Amino acid sequence: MPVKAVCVLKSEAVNGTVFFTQQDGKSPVQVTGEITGLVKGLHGFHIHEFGDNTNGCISAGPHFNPLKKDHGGPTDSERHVGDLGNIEAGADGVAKINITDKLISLEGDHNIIGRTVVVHADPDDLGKGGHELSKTTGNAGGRLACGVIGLAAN
Ligand SMILES: [Cu+2]
Ligand SMILES: [Zn+2]
Repeated sequence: MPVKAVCVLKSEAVNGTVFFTQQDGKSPVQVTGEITGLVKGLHGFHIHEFGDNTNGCISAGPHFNPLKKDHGGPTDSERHVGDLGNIEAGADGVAKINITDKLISLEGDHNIIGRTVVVHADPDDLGKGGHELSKTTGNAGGRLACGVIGLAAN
């Protein structure tokens, strides 16, 4: 049985829904959905460690990083489990998401259910920007919107 999870992101300007599907615990996870209200261009897109929004998106903590690695891009071996790279908004402010990722999971040690999806104001430099924050956050700027990932109803 595939496992399905969902995340609803809400803020004043930026909103969306992200769906996660995994055929079994060892399969890649398909990430799909749409986020609206963004400025045109790239926006960092990550799974953060905690499913805690008590103080807004800040309470979600750092990038989900059970392997204690440096920040990177989704195709890098040196990356946080939560590093899903960037999403890209068009001139209409809409980013369509279609990502397949081999590191996140919906069960086991890399389980992202109960953690938080964050969309950032700026592009994620994928660890390569040479900024002091490149190796921790990709220098992706503020947290525009976030939501906790939960099990989907179907
Ligand atoms: Cu982030
Ligand atoms: Zn990271």
